Amino acid sequence: MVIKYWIVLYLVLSLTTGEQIKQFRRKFSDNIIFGAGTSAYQIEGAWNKDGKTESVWDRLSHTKPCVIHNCHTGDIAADSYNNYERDVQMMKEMGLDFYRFSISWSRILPTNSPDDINKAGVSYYNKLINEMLKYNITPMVTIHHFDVPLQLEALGGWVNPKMVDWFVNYARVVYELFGDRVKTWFTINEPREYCTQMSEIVNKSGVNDYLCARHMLLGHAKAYYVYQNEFKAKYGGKVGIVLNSLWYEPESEKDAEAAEDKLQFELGQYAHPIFSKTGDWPSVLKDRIAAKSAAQGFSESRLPEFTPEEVELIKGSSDFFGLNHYTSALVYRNNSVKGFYPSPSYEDDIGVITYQPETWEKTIATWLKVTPWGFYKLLNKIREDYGNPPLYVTENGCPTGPGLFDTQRVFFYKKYLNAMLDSIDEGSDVRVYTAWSLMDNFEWFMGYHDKFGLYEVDFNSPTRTRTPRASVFYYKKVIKTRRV
Ligand code: PNW
Repeated sequence: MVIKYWIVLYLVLSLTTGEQIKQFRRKFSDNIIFGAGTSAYQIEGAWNKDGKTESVWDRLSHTKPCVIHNCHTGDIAADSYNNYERDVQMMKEMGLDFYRFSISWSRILPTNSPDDINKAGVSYYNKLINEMLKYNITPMVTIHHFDVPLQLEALGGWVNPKMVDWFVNYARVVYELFGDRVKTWFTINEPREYCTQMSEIVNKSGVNDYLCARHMLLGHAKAYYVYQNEFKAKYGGKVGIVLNSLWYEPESEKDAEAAEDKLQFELGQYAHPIFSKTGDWPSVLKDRIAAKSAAQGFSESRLPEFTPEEVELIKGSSDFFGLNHYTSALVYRNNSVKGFYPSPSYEDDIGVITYQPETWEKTIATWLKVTPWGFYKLLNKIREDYGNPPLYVTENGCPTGPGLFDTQRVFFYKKYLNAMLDSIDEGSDVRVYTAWSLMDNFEWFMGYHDKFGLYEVDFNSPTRTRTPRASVFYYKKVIKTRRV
């Protein structure tokens, strides 16, 4: 009797604290959809099969001495080229609303001519898409996710202005091939990551990275209008870009401007031209790079200009704001970043130092600390700066080491989804949430060391066996109940 009384009292008390009530009632509205993502080079394997030619990542992963952790390559990866049925089965097991994957450019156009389409490549993506549609899983497709065809890179890749048309021709081919079934298109994944971080590919210098940015923005915008003009009436789909950004928190009050500058160089460089009312580069980029260039003795700014026509073309060229987000960093001003970074360089132009305090929750990836509050602030900032665009979270996730009991990942999703709900409560128009990643995959320079998968992949088994981690059961429940 007494025990019963205590149990009832405990339940009443625990349910009536404000926080508990909030948690209890928290529910995603029915128009938010949940999925998971991957990209071609990270999972497909079959790097030289059935007519596919090399991409920069095939070449980079075969370079000696190795530039990738433990000399790992994506030659076989998760072998999704042969495992697509199992991949779709996993989507079904979790009850995903959609799956975001990317198309390998050099698998579809091995000679880079839009007239020379590789039938075997087309057949792979057709099989994958059709298998998904059987189970009502919506395909969302990234046209270009880091894997530039090697031949095009040899001609300068995204630093060459001709890349704009090469990309647009490729985009038209995939709209034509798959547009009857694919209604959500992401033109380019994380342009800034490619232009400034993948320095082994784009020789970064405070010159090439800005040329790369300019051409990616133009390539994206032109591919957007190819869809509007040639496919929209027939297929009625949506096209947008995927940008990535950390949240930058000022180290102290006096660093507010430094943190804002950092965010403008990182996110604003691409978001401002597309999503702001005025278009064009953010003014802080124009001002800082012009001043630095003059001081360095250049006769003009290293930041290339857009013509007024180009500003108009790029402005508004996205049906939604695609955002990849993982972590945050603290920022302070340091105008002479010498010793840290070369000059000229992108980092030198920004003139700030960023770091993550030791006290923040660590993960296996050195760059990724668990900071859900930063996700909340970033979503709010996008809502405020860009007129509350429809927001698609196109990547969010947590890396772990091997093993199926990934409690850190479960709590990561729980915390970040709560942070997302906080921002939605304040008016953010979030419509899509994508967990990164459906399965373990080739994590770029970290090879197979950092594991982002909901499903574990056994890279030692010939069939690349997939096994659900604990987070699969958590995510499945979130999708089913629409509650965190
Ligand atoms: C993204 N950072 O890259 C990519 O789109 C994925 O292909 C990748 O697997 C995933 O995130 C996890 O890394 C990023 O340093 C790489 O902030 C690095 C950062 C962000 C995104």
